[in-house]
Amino acid sequence: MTDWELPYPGLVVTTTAAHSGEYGIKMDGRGRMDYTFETVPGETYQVSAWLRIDQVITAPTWGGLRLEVVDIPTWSQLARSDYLNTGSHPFGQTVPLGEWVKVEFSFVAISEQSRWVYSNFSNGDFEASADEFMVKSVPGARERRGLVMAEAGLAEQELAVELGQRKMNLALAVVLGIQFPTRELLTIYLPLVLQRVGDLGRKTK
Ligand SMILES: [Ca+2]
Repeated sequence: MTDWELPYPGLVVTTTAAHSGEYGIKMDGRGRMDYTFETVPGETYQVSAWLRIDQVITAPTWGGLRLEVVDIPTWSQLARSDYLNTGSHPFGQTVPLGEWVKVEFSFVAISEQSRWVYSNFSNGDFEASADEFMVKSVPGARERRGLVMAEAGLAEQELAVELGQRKMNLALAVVLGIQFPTRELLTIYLPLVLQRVGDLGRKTK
């Protein structure tokens, strides 16, 4: 199953956090967002997202913003990004304040479910923006079973128009990184996405 989880407060969907389209995800201090997706054991997947540190509220002495992928049954970490921070410290990647940075890495699935987690993994507080979360199989493996997300086949606007009154929800779905490679997958995953986005909307009010 595919499921969004927002186990902690601190993340809201807003236009001021958009890297593309209308919306992005803003972190206010701390926050975490999980996303579980189906994988094929042995397959290699590419994970990417755009992150921007807008303000360092409390400078951390370790860690930073992090995107990681864990295996669901074992909870073992399969891969992670660097710890992004604006300061120089031994365990991270220094990024410029207020500028978008593309975070990208690959991992090999070891079971049929994997999860990525975007979080502030540090002892500091950041105001940060994030957008365009994506997981896709490596080139050549795109057609195989188990792929739940791929490069967007349709732009946010096109999807919104197609779905008429669900425009807002769909835009939020897209900003949350659900990018539909085919109409079939759109049909399968959209109800789940809309449900989760609805939950998100209630939690952030
Ligand atoms: Ca967006």
